[in-house]
Amino acid sequence: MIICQLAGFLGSGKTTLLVRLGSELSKAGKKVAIIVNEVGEIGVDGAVIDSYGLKSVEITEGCICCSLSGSLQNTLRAITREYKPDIIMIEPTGIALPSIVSKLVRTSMVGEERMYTICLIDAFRALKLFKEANLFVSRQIAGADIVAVNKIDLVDDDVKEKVAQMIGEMSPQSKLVFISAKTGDGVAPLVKLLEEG
Ligand SMILES: Nc1nc2c(ncn2[C@@H]2O[C@H](COP(=O)(O)OP(=O)(O)OP(=O)(O)O)[C@@H](O)[C@H]2O)c(=O)[nH]1
Ligand SMILES: [Mg+2]
Repeated sequence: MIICQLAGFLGSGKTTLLVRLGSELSKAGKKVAIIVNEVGEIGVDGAVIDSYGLKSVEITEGCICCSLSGSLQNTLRAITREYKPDIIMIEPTGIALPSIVSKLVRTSMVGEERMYTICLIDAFRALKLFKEANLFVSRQIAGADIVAVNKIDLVDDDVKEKVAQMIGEMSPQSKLVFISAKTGDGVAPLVKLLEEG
């Protein structure tokens, strides 16, 4: 089993990518389960995901990296036991720290699964965000296996280069990919990674 965390700041495109990857993977015959965390009570994203026919569980009214860490662990165990998916994708809130979520996942599972953390960066807002919330963004992307610069349909090459350079400085060990979750551009390698493990 593969567990993939799709992290990233508010509005970076997590749900859009989740739906795209989930649909592609289920078309390829994989059984996909999705865990979405929303701080509010009304789970809008869960409803969107369900409309694509993907199995999803929502954890609401708190954050899975802090007050609801036990819920995340219980949900992971229950999904694994009852649904036996090939792939579980987790969308934390936009203000969660992926490294904390990864640690929780690792301590809840038996150890036979592979875990990937993909952190999304909104290319259109990245330079502004790096300026205004540099410390938080660098903590969010630090240690991600893959940093996916999303919404490349909205920016030119000059911005792409600047964003890539800054990410390289913040998390040099992360693999960098450029995608548009909306058009599907650049997403194929991520599908392949999750398909093959
Ligand atoms: N142009 C463009 N828009 C995108 C892309 N990916 C996502 N969006 C848009 O960006 C907005 C936010 O996308 P979501 O997928 O909801 O982002 P999110 O990270 O799940 O947001 P939260 O869960 O609220 O933090 C939506 O209006 C999407 O349609 C992209 O690649 N290009
Ligand atoms: Mg979302």
